Amino acid sequence: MRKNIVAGNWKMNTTVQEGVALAKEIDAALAGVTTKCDVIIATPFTHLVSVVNAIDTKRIGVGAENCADKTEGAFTGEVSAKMVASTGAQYVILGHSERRAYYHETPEILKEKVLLALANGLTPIFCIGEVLEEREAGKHFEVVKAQVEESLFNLSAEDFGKIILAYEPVWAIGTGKTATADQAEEIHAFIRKTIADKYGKEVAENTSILYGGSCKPSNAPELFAKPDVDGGLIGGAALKADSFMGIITAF
Ligand code: 3PY
Repeated sequence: MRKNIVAGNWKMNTTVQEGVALAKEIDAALAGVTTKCDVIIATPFTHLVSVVNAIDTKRIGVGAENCADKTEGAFTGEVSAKMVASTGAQYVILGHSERRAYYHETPEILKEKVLLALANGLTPIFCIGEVLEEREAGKHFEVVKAQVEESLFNLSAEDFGKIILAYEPVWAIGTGKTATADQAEEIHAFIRKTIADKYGKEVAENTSILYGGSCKPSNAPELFAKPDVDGGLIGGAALKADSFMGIITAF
C-alpha cells in the first residue's frame, strides 16, 4: 500500500537556530496527534545534523534539498549523497524546478543524483512539473512523462519502488496559484499510468505521488481527497508549524 506523505521543503530559509526551533515545534505538535500520513522536513544541508538530533526521527523524517551528482573528490562546495546520509537524514529532494531552472540540472545530472541517493540509502523525492507555457500549449502530459522517463526509467522496478514523486506545476510555485484538485488528479493519474505502463500496476499503485505548488491548509483537504494525490510537498506553508500542521491534518 502506498503511503500518504506531507513533506516540507524549507528551501533557503531559516538559520540553524531558527530551523531547530521550527523542527522542535512541529515535533511537539505531532506528539499530540494521530496522523494519517508520514511527515518529512527537508532542510538546508547546514541544518541536517542539528535537526536530526533535535527531534524524534521516527515521527518526522528528515531530508536534504539536493545532493551532488558525483561520489566524492574535488568538487568545491558540493555535498554528496553519502555525506547527507551520514547526518542521519533519510530523504533527499531531487529535480526541484528551482534546481532545474537556476542551476541547470539536466535529466542526465538528475539521473546520476538519483542513483547516488539510492546507493547511499536515501529515498529521493523526485520533482517533476511543467512551466506555464507548456501547460497553456497542452504539453504538460508529455513534459512530465519525459521527465520521469529520462531520469528514472533506467531504474529496476525494485529501485523505482523506493522513489517518491512530487508533481509541482512550476506556474504554481511561489505564485499563490494552485492547480485545481481536478487538474492535479488528472495529471497524477496520468503519471501513475505512465509508471504502470513501464513497471506494472503493482509498482504504480505503490508509488506515492505528492502535489506541490502553493499547497496550504485551505486547499489541502480538497487536493488530498483525490485518489491519486498522496500528499504534498509544501513550500512556504512548511515554514510555520501551525500551517504545516494544518496541512498534515488535512488527511
Ligand atoms: C512550493 O510549494 O513552493 C514548492 O516549491 C514546494 O517544493
